[in-house]
Amino acid sequence: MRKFSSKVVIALGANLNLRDQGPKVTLEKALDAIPRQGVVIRAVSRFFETPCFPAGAGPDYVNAAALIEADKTPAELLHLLHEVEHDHGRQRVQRWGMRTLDLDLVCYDDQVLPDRDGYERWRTLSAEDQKQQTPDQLILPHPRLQDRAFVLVPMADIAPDWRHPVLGRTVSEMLADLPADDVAAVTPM
Ligand code: PH2
Ligand code: MG
Ligand code: MG
Repeated sequence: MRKFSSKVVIALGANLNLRDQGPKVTLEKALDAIPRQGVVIRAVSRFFETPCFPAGAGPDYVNAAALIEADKTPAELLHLLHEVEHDHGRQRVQRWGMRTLDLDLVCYDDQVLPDRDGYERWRTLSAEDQKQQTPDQLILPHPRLQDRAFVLVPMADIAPDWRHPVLGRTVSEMLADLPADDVAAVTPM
């Protein structure tokens, strides 16, 4: 029997309506759809309204995070998340483009994927290269999580003590490192 994971976090985001359904309802429906095939949701953060990154690239987002347990590998989980995205109107058009639903696997316990070197290559990518390049494999932890208030603020609701396996810092500590303005702009709905 496969061991159940303990700290697995999914970041949820949306900034486009799905037909006449707003982003918040889409996130709620996605949370209803995730518990299947051995995936259990342990906790859900508050929902937040967050300014679009990059600024001006589209409408504000609704963001949230969920703590889950699963008897699935990271790749299996990612596949399930892609299915749920697809079921909620997601079309993959443009890097950082607007979307009806985005489900990102943010961390899987203390796993580092594809390996330390591969992870570090993505984490240290220049801002310019970040816009141009999309990884074709799963990178864990999410290479930008430490930079983004719209990920860390929801995550602090459900997993404040998760420690980044490479940076050595907890969610609370990484959040305290962000510019106060970025954090303040993430507002509970
Ligand atoms: N996701 C992106 C790009 N920009 N901005 C906010 N505020 N929230 C997001 O979830 C988000 C974003 C790519 O996945
Ligand atoms: Mg994303
Ligand atoms: Mg995504």
